[in-house]
Amino acid sequence: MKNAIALIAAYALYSSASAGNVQILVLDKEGKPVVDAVVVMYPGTATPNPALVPRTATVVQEKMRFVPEVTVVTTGTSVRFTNQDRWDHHLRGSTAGLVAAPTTDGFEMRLAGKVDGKTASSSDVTMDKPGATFLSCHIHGSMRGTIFVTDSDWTLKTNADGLAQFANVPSGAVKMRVWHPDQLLDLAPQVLQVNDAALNQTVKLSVVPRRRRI
Ligand SMILES: [Cu+2]
Repeated sequence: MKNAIALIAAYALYSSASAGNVQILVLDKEGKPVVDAVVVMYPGTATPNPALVPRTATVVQEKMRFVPEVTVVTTGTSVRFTNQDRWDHHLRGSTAGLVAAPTTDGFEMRLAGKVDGKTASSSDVTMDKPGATFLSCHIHGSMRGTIFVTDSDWTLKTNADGLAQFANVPSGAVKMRVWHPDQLLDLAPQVLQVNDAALNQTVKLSVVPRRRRI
């Protein structure tokens, strides 16, 4: 019995020493917190963490906006697009960015406007390649959204305070990258040394994100 307790205590010690909490603060060029920046961690030991990135996602078109504006999914996730507006939207998803290029990649769909008492129109798209897909609407040029397909379970969006908080990141060297749709020049990845002490890191974008429509 004594041995068992000692073993449990040793295991608890080992567990707490093998992971750490990591907080990333993302600021814009002027030092203001950035919401909806995507922070991706790559722990050296590939530890699944499906709790962070849901395996299903819905992007709603509502009041001429994509909600959420930034959606994070893992490779292979089917994303549902649903039009809650009373008018049609003609969505385009492109990995090529928002320049007017011929549509050779991505997807297009027209979703009819919602009629009272009827189910909203929707369509599913499987996101099969890691990277960013930019969402726009042929009919409404102001609509902008992004789907970020991540290749790591350890991915979070920053909150309104610009923070992405990861609990129990496996110790060791952890590659970390920050992505934002307005950051056209990708930021260089960093390597963090994670241990059982809390780690706070600040990352600065080289741009000031455009203002959102409220
Ligand atoms: Cu539209």
